[in-house]
Amino acid sequence: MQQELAQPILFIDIDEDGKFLMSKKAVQFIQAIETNIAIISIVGQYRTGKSYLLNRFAGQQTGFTLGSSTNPCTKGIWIWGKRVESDNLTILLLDTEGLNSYERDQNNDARLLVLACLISSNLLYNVMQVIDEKSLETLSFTTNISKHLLGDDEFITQYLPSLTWVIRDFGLDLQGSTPNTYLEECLDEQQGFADEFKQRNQIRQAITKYFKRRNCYTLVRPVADERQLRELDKVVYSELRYEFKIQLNQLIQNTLLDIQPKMYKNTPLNGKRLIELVTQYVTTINNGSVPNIENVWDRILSKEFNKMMEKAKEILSSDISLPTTYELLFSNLHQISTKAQESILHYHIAPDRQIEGIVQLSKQITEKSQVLFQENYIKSKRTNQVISNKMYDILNQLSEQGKLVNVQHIIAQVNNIKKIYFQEAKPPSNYECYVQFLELVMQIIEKVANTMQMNFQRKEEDYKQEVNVLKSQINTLQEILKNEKENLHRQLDQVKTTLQEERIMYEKKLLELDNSGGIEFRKGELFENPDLFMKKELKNQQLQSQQTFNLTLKDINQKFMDLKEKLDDIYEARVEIERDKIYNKAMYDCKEQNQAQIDRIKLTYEGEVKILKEDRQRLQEQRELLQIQLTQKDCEFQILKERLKQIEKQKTKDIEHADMLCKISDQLVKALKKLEKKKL
Ligand SMILES: Nc1nc2c(ncn2[C@@H]2O[C@H](COP(=O)(O)OP(=O)(O)OP(=O)(O)O)[C@@H](O)[C@H]2O)c(=O)[nH]1
Ligand SMILES: [Mg+2]
Repeated sequence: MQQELAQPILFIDIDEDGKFLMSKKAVQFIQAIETNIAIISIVGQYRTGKSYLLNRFAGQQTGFTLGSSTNPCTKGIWIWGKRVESDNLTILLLDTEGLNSYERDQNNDARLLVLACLISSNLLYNVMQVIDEKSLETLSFTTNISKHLLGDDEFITQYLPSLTWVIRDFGLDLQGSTPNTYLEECLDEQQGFADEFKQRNQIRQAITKYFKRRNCYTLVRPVADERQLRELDKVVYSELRYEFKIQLNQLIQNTLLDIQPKMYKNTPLNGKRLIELVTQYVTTINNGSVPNIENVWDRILSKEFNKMMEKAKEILSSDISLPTTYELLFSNLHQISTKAQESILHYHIAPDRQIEGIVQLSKQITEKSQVLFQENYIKSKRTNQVISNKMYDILNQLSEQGKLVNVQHIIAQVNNIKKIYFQEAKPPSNYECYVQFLELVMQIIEKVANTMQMNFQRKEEDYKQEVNVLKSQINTLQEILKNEKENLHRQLDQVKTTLQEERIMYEKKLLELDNSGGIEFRKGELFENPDLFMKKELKNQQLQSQQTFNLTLKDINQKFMDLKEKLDDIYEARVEIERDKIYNKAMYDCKEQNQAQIDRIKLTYEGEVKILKEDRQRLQEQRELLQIQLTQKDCEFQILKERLKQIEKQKTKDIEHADMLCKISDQLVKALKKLEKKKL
């Protein structure tokens, strides 16, 4: 209860046309009660001390207004609250307008009685002095209850309250009998054949049929003084008659001890449900129709059930950040499922509705988990594809910029990218996406390899051409050299021939001179030493030829040197081609290794996925099993709780019974002793 009520408040007003009007203040107050509710109502003839008795139930001298005149005082229905924390129970006291008043018709009384019966756990039926035919007749609405309430008889009987007959100003001598026996005697079938008896018996049968739980209490006059009697609210408790106080306490204590939350179909009434129930009832009867309380209650419960399920669904749809690992996803899902189940188990509704809710929730959990697992996979794949695309773009850019120059470089880049990828990638599709990414990387590597191979081929061609040009140049030079050599030999031969001819000519001339006596002329150097002269001449000639030859030889040597340099260049180029060929081969080897690695990862991933799927399946089955067990245990727990309550109730009753028997036996013993004394 949000706040205790200092004073009773009007709950239902009845206007001149007999229409019921609910008070806003009371509705607000009742709706705020979240605990179970038990209602003690008092009904009965007007001006019979009902309001006074209920004030005593509230432990107060005043509260519900009393009237001292003969006019009816309480109008409509009034409530007052009393909270009993320990049992999660709020007890409401309900004071009603007096019945059989000249201001209202019988139909109005019946409606009021039906409403009080519907919502009460305990109905105090207040009568004066005796249980007479009139007081029985007042409950005659029960003989034709279907006029006021539609529904199965069994349902109606089950939900009618316990009936406590309170006889005020009771002065009869029960002659050792108890009030309960007195009540049962009054409800016994009347013997007689007249119609009057038939009708009387019908009323009695209806009362015993509908009010299975009933008992009776008697209260003597609270005070002897007539004046005080008219203004009892002014008489302090201590001044009340001792016997009245004893009886009053017994009535109050037993009633409060016995009080149970009002239940419909195993579901306790709380503030909101009570208001729903009364609203439906009031609306229907104001429209001139007869309420079907079972339908009304089913509607309320369905509404509540939907609310309970909505709450559970809301918990179930709590955000789980995706993508994530299977383990985390499973643990988060387990956490929200448990919360949702707890919200159902803690909901104040009948256990069978809770079980139904848990079963529905289980289905929702299964569907949710399927959706989540799929969504997680899709989101993870999307994220990983974005990362791998980024990585691919980097690699592709490097490749297009020609920065992937050799195999080592490519491997280094791929390893770097792999490291970044696994730092950023999200499970569960990280391995799968990596395999796909590697396939793309292989395309880049292939492209790079092709470009490198083409470059090598182009370079090889170029070198080959260059070698051919150099070869032809060498041939030409060799040819030139050969020709030069031949020329020199020819020239030498010519010089030789010329010298030979000159010698012959000079010899001839010498001979002629010898013959013509030109001795003086021979006295010259030539004549003095012609051989020496000739030798000198020849040596000069030889020296000149040697110089020419040397120059030519130097020239040839120079050309040889140039050729040699070119040959060296060609050789180096060939060496480079060979080296590139080796790199090329290594790159292909690496490509094959990568392919093998991809295959291996694929194999491992497929294995892992299979194991994870099997794990998920197993966990799913375990969870379902646990849920079923939980549901069963909860049912068993509820049943045991119910049985425990019944046993405790029975125990209390047995104790009371035993106490009563002890008292009776004590009284009997005393009476016997008195008798014995008298006899003596
Ligand atoms: N004789 C007698 N009078 C009582 C008793 N209790 C209360 N009264 C007096 O009866 C009168 C009516 O008391 P209420 O408590 O207002 O009676 P009620 O049944 O609530 O009356 P309505 O609201 O008009 O139906 C008052 O003058 C009380 O002092 C009782 O046990 N015996
Ligand atoms: Mg009253």
